[in-house]
Amino acid sequence: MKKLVLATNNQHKASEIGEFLSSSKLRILSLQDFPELRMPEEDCSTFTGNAIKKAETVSAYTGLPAMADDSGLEVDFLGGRPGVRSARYAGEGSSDKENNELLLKELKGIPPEKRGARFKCVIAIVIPGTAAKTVEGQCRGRIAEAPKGDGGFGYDPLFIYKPSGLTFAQITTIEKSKVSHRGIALRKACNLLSKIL
Ligand code: ITT
Repeated sequence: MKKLVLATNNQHKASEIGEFLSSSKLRILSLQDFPELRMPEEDCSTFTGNAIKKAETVSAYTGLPAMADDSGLEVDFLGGRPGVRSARYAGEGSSDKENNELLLKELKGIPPEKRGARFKCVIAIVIPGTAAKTVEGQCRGRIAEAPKGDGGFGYDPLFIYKPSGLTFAQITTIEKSKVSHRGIALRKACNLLSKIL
């Protein structure tokens, strides 16, 4: 059975990706299978650069095919921030709650029609001995005025998916994957994996 290492320390991402790949014929390994591996600093200015960096590090260390996801939220009113800094928006090691609070503070008093945003996800796949390949997905929505829902992670409680009027934290993982940035990128990644692995 062919192996693929998921190059992420984010358990929520790993479970969204794992659910997606559960019907594939791949044996999925995680970073927990390689406890000595140290992930690189995510210092690139683009999602693509960071995703490739993570996948290349894991593939080089393990000698196996690796897949990484770099993703984040781009808010129109903030000129695309927090973007690649989404995980560290409120400072190094900040929690989802702190990041969401800062976002609400920065958008205080901004009316609904100016609270547009998009989630973006780039997935990089590296097969040893070959150049990295990337696919991406985007999903547009609007930032709520207060968090809603208990599901999901990160900015999900503040991200209203317009067609449903619900936040990503108010829907199931399966429903989210049908329309989300990660779901879109994962469908392309599965297609690519079936050709190159
Ligand atoms: P890895 O690098 O180990 O994969 P990470 O959480 O640091 O984990 P990123 O650097 O890609 O991952 O940062 C992504 C951040 O963007 C994440 O921590 C959330 O704050 C936000 N984010 C990305 N996808 C999201 C989603 O589907 N729902 C909510 N927030 C999301």
